[in-house]
Amino acid sequence: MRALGLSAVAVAALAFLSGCGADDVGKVFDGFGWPQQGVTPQANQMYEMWIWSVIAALAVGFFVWGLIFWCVIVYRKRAGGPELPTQTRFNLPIEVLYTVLPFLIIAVLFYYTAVIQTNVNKLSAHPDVTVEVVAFKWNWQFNYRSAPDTDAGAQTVATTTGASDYIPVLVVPTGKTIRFEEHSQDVIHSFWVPEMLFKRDVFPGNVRNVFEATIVQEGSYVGRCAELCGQYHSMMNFEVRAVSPERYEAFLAAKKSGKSTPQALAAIGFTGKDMYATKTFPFDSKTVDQRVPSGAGN
Ligand SMILES: [Cu+2]
Repeated sequence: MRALGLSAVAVAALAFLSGCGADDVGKVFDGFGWPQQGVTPQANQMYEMWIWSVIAALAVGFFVWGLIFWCVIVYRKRAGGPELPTQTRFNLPIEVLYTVLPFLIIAVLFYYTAVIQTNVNKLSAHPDVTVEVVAFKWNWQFNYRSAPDTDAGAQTVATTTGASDYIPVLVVPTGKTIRFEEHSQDVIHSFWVPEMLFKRDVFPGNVRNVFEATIVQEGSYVGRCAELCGQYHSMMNFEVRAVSPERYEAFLAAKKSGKSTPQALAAIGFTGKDMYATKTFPFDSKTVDQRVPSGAGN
């Protein structure tokens, strides 16, 4: 009877859970700690996997906790309490069950991990946009490339470089495949855009890390260095600005015609403060850098 009741609860829970998507569950429980503001399909896949993994872990958890507390309460020492059940060994069905069941659980987790990880790392033969990410102490340069590295004759067609008083803005189109080709000029940095739920180390030398993403939502997203790279690591920020493909083409044309990034942003309708990064700001070197004697840091 008890096993029957338990399986009835399991079936009811399953029906309830499949009735609502990972999104609904995630909203109720605040993503179980996972950031929910992902702007790429890859981010959403990772998010869903996280939600279902936590649900699976909680299901196992509640089952085990239930058994523990049931034993603790029913068989606690008390006058007139039930006898301890006969202790048996070699219960084959149970042993098979607790061997097969965990294996099934990890097999399912492994399957989805492998599928989603492969998808996140997938490179296309012909990405729509290729950007070379150049990291250096302590800023970023973004080179718009005519083609990926793998194509002969790939060249830089436009560039945006950060400086101590300028946060580099990387303009990209929405709904297009963007390839990021990473290179560092000094130490190891890490390209991280929290809203993409993704970061990848940027290596010096001839290791070129490459990844692709598609940003589906227009907006400005802060980017950061996520690898401790020296004194001003925490100020090594940039901004990704996702705009419609038409505006992106107009931006790139303006850059190719020799305009600066703020001027090119103005050319596609970003005026005033929006010509510059809006999600992060250059730091004030005069207040932060204590090495500069007063009056010498102008
Ligand atoms: Cu860095």
